[in-house]
Amino acid sequence: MRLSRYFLPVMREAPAEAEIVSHKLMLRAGMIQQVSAGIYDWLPLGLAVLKRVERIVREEMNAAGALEILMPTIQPADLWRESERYEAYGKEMLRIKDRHERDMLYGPTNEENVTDIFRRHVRSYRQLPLNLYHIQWKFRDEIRPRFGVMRGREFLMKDAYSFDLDYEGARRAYDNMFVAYLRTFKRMGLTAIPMQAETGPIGGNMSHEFQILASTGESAVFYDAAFEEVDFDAPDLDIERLKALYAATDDMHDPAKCPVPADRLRTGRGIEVGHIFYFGTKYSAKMGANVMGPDGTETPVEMGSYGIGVSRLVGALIEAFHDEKGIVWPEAVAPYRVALVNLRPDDEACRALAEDLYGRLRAMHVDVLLDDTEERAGAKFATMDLIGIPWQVTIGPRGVKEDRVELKERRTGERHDLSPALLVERFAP
Ligand code: 5CA
Repeated sequence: MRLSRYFLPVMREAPAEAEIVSHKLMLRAGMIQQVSAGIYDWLPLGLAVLKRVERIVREEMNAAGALEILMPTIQPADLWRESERYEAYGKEMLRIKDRHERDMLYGPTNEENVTDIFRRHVRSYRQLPLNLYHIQWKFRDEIRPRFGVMRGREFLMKDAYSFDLDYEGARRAYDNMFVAYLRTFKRMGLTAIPMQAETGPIGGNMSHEFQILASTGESAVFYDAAFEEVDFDAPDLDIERLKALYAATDDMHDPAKCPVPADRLRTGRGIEVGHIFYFGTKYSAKMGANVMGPDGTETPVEMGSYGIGVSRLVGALIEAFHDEKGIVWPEAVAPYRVALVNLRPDDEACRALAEDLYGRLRAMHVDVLLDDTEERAGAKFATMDLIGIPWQVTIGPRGVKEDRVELKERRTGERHDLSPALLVERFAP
């Protein structure tokens, strides 16, 4: 992409309503803009990151054996009357009437919808286990939408739903998602601590929240220092041990009953990026989603649901990865991997080298942003630091004469000179 042709409305100052660093930086970097409270436009740079996050989530869900579907945003109220959640959900649900005066709603989640899919098509335990997921916009009319995309009213969620014949099966499905979540967050460079959680309006009796540690997190968290030594990447990761380690958010934490000695109890604040639930037959029993077991008896199917806040993750990633100059994207989610900064587009030799490198990197399928604008050098560097592209390459008249460009790593600020040929090699697949 050429910056001269891009749509990147950067701002030097963040609007006053932005309270936390990720919200400020997303606005300043031209990633999003507010349309209404908790409702945002995603501009090209923001959407590029959202798509990266979505892709990692999708790949890890697929690798875990879940099957992607797509359920609608608008659902009929009648489905929710079957589960008795239509009234219970309260003001957070956006209720709509269609032209025939039928009650509809903008889905805050999809347990009912997916249970309906299941009951129409699955009859026998032989079709199990089954896990269906989608990545779809949700609407929750939050009392206090805030912190930009972190607590929006409209937000993108990945929600998966597992179906099993019995508790043992459901438990395996839960553990399978538990591990897939640790992997998903790790791939984005994040360490998410699984914590015992309240089940709230989703219901059920086993639930974990995945919390990223950040000082601006919405909930206070308490956890065993042993988490600091866990290798979440280990192939033989012991989930039972992990689940047994103490970690809880403030609504579950009881200092009087906390089993962790004071010197090993860590406290902090967390951002909830994922939440998983086992709720057994809560929906299937009410909605008649039954399966035939090997002995010929019919029972309501055992279910769980597994959410990841895809749009929230974009904000959470910035909370975890930024410095005083701007965003510092981990490579896995960066909107572009390399930025080529041509300091003198009016100089023929600089222009020719920048174009040559741009063409060669693109030919290797490296995502590259070429700054071919006439801005001052200082403004160019400030923009690149703000938008956080991991590798910045500076092309200027002096370097060109000596067959050198400068490569800077955004994260460390380390720079070194190298020849254009070596640069291309450095990013070769
Ligand atoms: N049906 C279940 C799991 S599929 C469910 O809805 N779970 S949830 O309510 O915990 O939401 C799942 C994830 O969505 C949360 O962990 C959080 O990361 C994200 N999320 C929830 N509410 C919002 C919101 N208002 N803005 C942004 N992300 C949100």
